[in-house]
Amino acid sequence: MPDPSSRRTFLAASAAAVSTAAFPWNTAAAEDSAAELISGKDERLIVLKPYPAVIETPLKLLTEHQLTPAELLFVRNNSQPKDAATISASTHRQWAISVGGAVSKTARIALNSLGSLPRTEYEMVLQCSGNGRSLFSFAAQTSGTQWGRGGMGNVKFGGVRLSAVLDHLGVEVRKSVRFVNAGGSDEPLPDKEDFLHSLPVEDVLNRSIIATTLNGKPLAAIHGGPARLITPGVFGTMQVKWLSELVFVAEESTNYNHVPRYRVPNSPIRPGTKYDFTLQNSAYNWDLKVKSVILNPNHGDALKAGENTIQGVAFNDGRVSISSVLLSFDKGQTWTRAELSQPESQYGWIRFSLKKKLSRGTHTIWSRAIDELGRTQPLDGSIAWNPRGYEWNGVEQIKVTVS
Ligand SMILES: Nc1nc2c(c(=O)[nH]1)N[C@H]1C(S)=C(S)[C@@H](COP(=O)(O)O)O[C@H]1N2
Ligand SMILES: [Mo]
Repeated sequence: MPDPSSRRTFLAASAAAVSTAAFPWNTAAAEDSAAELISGKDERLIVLKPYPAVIETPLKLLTEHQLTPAELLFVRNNSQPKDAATISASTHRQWAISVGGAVSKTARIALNSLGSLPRTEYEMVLQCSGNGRSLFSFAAQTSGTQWGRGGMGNVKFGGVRLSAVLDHLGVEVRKSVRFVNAGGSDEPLPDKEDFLHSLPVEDVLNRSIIATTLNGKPLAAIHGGPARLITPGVFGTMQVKWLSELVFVAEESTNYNHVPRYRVPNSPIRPGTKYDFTLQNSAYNWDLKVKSVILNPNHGDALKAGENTIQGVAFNDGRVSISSVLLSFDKGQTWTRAELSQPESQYGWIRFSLKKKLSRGTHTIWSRAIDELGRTQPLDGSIAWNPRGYEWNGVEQIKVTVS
């Protein structure tokens, strides 16, 4: 494990210096706790960057709830609206989303006109595609905030299906359309392009909702309230917060946030290789990869000899269920099946646990999830190394000492 603390302080200090000038209302300081930066957040969260906020959740806190409370949920902002620094509901009352591009007519989706439409709720994993980035950096340095493993949570988003909203408004999507460009109302950092992604239109029309609730409460402002485009089973970057614009298009956007950011090479490259990302030679972060994460104990923990319980979570893109999670205490020579919780939902995570007698000394603990399509985690996660460190899903490997 790299020790991220010194790097963290450095990143935090430089981020604060840059952003104060860019956003006059920002008073974030490098040493502020999550609770000071975002009203309602738990002070135990790890601040990777104060502004725009990048905050991860200590893994042990994730063991306490099947549904991650807003107080504990990680935050990742590329930019940040000035009134969004709270887990309370957004105060915007007249929110509308513009709809345009290759459609039969342009339209405005007024949030408060959606009351008559049926609501859909998804319990689902929300995970930043940069989660676990620091683990890639063992093989070769990756650029971007060096996330540990806690850039993820399991939450319930509620809202109305985008396809139902379009039907309701009489908007037809033309046959030529392959993508939807989704943007939020957040203003870009100076010299940066506005945050925007192209989402594949078929998945969006099948699954996506305009979400207005999080865990049954009005959607927290920091998590995109009042409206967020939510597609279960896909990486966090595609879950566009403060949704204000949807443009239906034939071709994928070349916005900087869509290429070269948030993409992985089409085929494996040697760690450390430079890569000139284009729409053709790379893929946008989309389907979540099968993954297990050990939540307790954590890497570096000191345990007592005797029976210990290993606890964690596993998930995939929701296409099929997780069939097993295997644990190894001898670096992969032998594996033991962990006990799994009953799945609560197609897109949510399941919990695993295993009781294990540990003797004095140093122990490695590995975990590996396998799903019903046989998809699993590579033994060496760096096989998927990419310059920006996205989509880490290597076999989980931690070390603990027992006395
Ligand atoms: N409008 C907007 N949406 C956004 C972002 C952003 O900066 N602006 N960040 C994205 C990224 S990279 C992630 S991982 C998730 C994080 O969601 P959260 O902050 O609710 O945990 O939001 C995504 N949606
Ligand atoms: Mo992200």
